[in-house]
Amino acid sequence: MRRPNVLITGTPGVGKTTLGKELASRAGLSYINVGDLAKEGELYEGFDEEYDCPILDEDRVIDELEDRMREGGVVVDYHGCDFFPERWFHIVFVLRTDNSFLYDRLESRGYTGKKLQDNIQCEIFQTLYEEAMESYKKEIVHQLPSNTPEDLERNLDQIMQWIEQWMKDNN
Ligand code: DAT
Repeated sequence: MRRPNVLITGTPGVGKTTLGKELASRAGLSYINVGDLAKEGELYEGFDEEYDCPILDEDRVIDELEDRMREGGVVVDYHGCDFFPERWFHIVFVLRTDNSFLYDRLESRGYTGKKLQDNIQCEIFQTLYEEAMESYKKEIVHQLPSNTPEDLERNLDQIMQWIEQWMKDNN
């Protein structure tokens, strides 16, 4: 049985992990958090002093995931999307959160100063949406509001329906 690969992307704090894990559980797909995968496998190629975070070794991340992606049925969660092979994903969702909500979420995560401001700007400039539109066919890129628990439920229902339809069409 063929199953789709779903990419969930967006600025840190928009709700990718919350949605991605619940979606994978409801749809019986597997869930991969690329940030966690990199941490576990130390898939880094240096350290960014300005942003105070390790630099992802994108080639090693791709090597690590290739076999699982080829099998299908994977929900991938990451705050970047331009380095994955385009062929991996059947649909891409960019979660969007209003500033006031995002600010509170990032602050309660302990973000302050430049890190907090940069992430808020990333959302204002819709950086991830543009990155997704440039990296994948526009028809497969969808923005979803991610402000409230009601948004989360609606997004889950909508994506579940899409997955069911994809399975009917492709099996
Ligand atoms: P991300 O994985 O994009 O960094 P997350 O899933 O860790 O984001 O969520 C960040 C915080 O926001 C977390 O405390 C859960 C909360 N949250 C996520 N989606 C939400 C939604 N739709 N409504 C309200 N809160 C949400």
